[in-house]
Amino acid sequence: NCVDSNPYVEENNEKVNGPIAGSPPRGKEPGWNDNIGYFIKKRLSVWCRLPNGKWDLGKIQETLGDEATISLLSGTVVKVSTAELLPANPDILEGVDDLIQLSYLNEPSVLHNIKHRYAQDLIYSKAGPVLIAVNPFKEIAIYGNEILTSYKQKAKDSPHVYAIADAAYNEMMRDEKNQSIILSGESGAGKTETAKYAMQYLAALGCGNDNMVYEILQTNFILQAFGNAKTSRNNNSSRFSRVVQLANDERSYHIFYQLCAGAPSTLKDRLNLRMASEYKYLNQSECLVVDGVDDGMEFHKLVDALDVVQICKEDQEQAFAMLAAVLWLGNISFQVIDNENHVEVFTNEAVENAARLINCSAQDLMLALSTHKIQAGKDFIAKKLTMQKAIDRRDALAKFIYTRLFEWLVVQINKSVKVGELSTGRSISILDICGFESFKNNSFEQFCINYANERLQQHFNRHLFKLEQEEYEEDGIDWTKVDFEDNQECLNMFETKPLGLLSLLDEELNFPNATDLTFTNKLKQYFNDNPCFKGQRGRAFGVCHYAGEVIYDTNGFLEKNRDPMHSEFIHLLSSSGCQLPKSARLSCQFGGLETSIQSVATEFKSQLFKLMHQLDKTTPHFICCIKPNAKQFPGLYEDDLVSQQLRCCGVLEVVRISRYGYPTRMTHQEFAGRYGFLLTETNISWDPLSMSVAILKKNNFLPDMYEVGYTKVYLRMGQIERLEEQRKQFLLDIVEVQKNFRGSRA
Ligand code: AD9
Ligand code: MG
Repeated sequence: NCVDSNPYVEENNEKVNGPIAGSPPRGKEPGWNDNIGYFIKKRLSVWCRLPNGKWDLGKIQETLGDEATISLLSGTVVKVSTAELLPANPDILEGVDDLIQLSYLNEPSVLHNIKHRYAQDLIYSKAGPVLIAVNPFKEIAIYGNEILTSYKQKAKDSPHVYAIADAAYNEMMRDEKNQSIILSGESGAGKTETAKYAMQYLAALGCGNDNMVYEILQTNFILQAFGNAKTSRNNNSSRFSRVVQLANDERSYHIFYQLCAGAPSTLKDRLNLRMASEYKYLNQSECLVVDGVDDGMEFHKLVDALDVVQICKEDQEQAFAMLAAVLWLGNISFQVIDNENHVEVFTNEAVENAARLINCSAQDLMLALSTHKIQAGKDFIAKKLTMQKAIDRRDALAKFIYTRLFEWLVVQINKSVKVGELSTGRSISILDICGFESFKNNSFEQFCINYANERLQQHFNRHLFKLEQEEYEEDGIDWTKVDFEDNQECLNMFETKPLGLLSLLDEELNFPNATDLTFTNKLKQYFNDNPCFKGQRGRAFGVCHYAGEVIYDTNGFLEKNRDPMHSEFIHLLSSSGCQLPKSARLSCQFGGLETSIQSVATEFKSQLFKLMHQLDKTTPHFICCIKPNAKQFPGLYEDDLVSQQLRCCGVLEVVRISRYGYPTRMTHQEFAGRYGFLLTETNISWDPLSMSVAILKKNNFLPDMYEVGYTKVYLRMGQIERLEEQRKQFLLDIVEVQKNFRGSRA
């Protein structure tokens, strides 16, 4: 091993994790400039940042002041500043499983390691406790029953989503604590696919019943049909609102295209269904098909899945009728009837069909879409709406119906798969949300999605950086802080009351003359000095998110944030004998009324808080999904794109903390209780702290391998196993003695 006598490597992890004495590193990598001479002498490889910003491997020929002459692997010789050099790892460490094993922890080394593995289809790596998953954009043979079983039997332990699911399960059983598996990563990085494999593993582990596994996995198919859509970043993107408005090159939810392409002709007749291209909600984006996807075939798979989760044929048909109603609603148009821009519904087949499918009269539907009821004394009078208001009303009804339908579906699925909760009452939650997005044009949807990702990032930071380091400090152990990108400030900008982005947006709803522009101007006024805010021209503003800067166009923000529920709809749907499956109808009568008070952003925030609150009660397992290229191509690894994502999830810092940190920590009571009997001395005082110290001494723990805090014992990675081994041996010996004893008595 060529790094043998390098003084710099004294502080690397081999010494930290292995049973070798040496001064313990305290948080930070030592300076590297002092060691350049050693690298020249031993002709060791270095990373050299070229003027184009890319890192390349080479050897240092000589240095003169701050300038170094490097011969690159390609043979080219370049002169760069020594500031552009970083140590490379010895060949023996090429492609290690866990980045923690690298001798030199720096960005090019990490990037290279992951790339090296990716080229061999090793898409998973560990960064300490975090699993990194690089999207292969192709099928690789690392899933399925055989491999699943080898993880179950612990015959395999290389990094894998199965191993994470296995760890979550084991910790749930061992600690009797709820667990969560949290997936992060930008749109198209592979969160949903990875979540499915985690579910596959847990389903197989939890019930051992093939039918059950099949049923649980089929629910994915249904949820994806109704909840996913093609975007320009991901052909199967997890979405949450896009029934009425689409950007170019994007589609609405898969289910609409599946239904139009795959419904048998009798069903088509009953629903008056046409081809997708005939519906405005679908044809507006000029994107009706997805490469390699046959929507008609997918429809048949969907029906199979609905059968598997026992949604009866009658309910299925009602759900399809609601989808058709949404499509027909989109084709309803209006005509101006006076010079104040007031409108009436244009009578055509769209109104007739929508009304028939909703099961109300065309007259009632037309009234609900084009008039607004106001109270005059004891009576209500219908006032005509203007063009834009009527269009908004129509779109709101379409979204309303779709939302109820989706909620109903989730309830049905939950009913169907709920076969006796675990007897422990414990759970493992898998969290897969819409990934961070930055498009050319970003609207309210991206604003909400990115805010949610900001919150999730905070959860990640809290667990991996803040809580961990605070614990060390509070317990009085020697620890040099590892810095990390804290996104608290950006989060505050969203959430502060009353002057945060979300509160200000809600506030605008109270001003009758407010527009998207007045809202934007307010933001520019309030956040002028906020480093997370970037004022832009006109209706745009920028936010510096943890994952990069995003420019939002506020066009439509106010309308999208407004409560989309109108009492007229609730009245219309509940009195119509509408075809919505019964329980969905209930939720539009009751749930709908209650939630109608809140704005969309506030509702979103409160749901997010509930979610975080729930997550806070679990032991988290993090998976960072990485998108290696923007084209969704297999085999293409773009360094810049990957390193930007690795920076976002703080991979270097996570590795640094876990390498120098103490993954095992037990209170002195727990520690003494579990291992105290290994002590045979009688002349020690028996308080737990002294016992902990005595146990550590007795077992010859090296000073670098542990810390004793006021309340806990902290052990470095791999140390607790030694004690567990001794404990096991001790107990075996006792059994042996007892056997012999019984034997001799007999
Ligand atoms: V979004 O935030 O919902 O827009 P995700 O969920 O992060 O996004 P998704 O899981 O949908 O991305 O992955 C995108 C595509 O990458 C999938 O449709 C697959 O074609 C591809 N993918 C992702 N992970 C894997 C994998 N482990 N094996 C093979 C994969 N293909
Ligand atoms: Mg997804």
